[in-house]
Amino acid sequence: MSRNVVIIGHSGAGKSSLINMLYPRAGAATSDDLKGCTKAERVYGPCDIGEQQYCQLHDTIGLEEGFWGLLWAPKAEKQLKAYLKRIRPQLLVYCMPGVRSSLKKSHGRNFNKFKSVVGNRVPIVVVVTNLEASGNPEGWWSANLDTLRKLGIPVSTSHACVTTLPEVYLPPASGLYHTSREAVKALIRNNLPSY
Ligand SMILES: Nc1nc2c(ncn2[C@@H]2O[C@H](COP(=O)(O)OP(=O)(O)OP(=O)(O)O)[C@@H](O)[C@H]2O)c(=O)[nH]1
Ligand SMILES: [Mg+2]
Repeated sequence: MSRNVVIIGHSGAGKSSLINMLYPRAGAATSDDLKGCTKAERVYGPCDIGEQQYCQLHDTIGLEEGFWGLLWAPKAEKQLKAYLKRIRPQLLVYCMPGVRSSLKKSHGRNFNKFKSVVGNRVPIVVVVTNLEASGNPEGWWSANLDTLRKLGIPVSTSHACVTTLPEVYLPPASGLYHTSREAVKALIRNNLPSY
């Protein structure tokens, strides 16, 4: 039986980039256009998450797009809810950029909304992206506890603070891509229920 891990988050949060990082063969389309990129849900895998464990990774359409977007927010939300009901994931990964300009109340709203869509038995974890310039990505969570509380994201939520920027854009010797990939794999491994 396959273990389904569904990646969700706002349009442009780095969901498809995260999938490419975890499963390089995916070749999922990514874009820095103002308009959303991923046009439909798609499953990739089996993805090796280490320690002889595997999962299926599901890319999803971006949330919170305006009238300019690929899919207007209420429709994207409805589509994602229907997908989650159909797929019945074993783990939900909420992806959000850790930069001030991307901070929105809707992160907390969507985190909690989709947590309740999948129900209490399905764990939800957070991957914070866009931290390549932070100097101390792992320190991001503890430095932002107050803001996370205000957003309504429980500070006890399991998380990884990383960059999902493609490796070619990162300083070659930084090791950031490798440490980011390993941190997310461990996050998934440690939170994905076993059978
Ligand atoms: N600086 C920075 N850019 C990133 C990071 N992750 C992704 N990007 C860039 O952000 C843009 C959007 O990334 P995507 O992976 O397409 O985002 P997405 O969440 O799949 O977007 P939709 O498919 O539209 O919902 C791309 O240009 C990526 O290269 C990151 O950690 N840091
Ligand atoms: Mg995408």
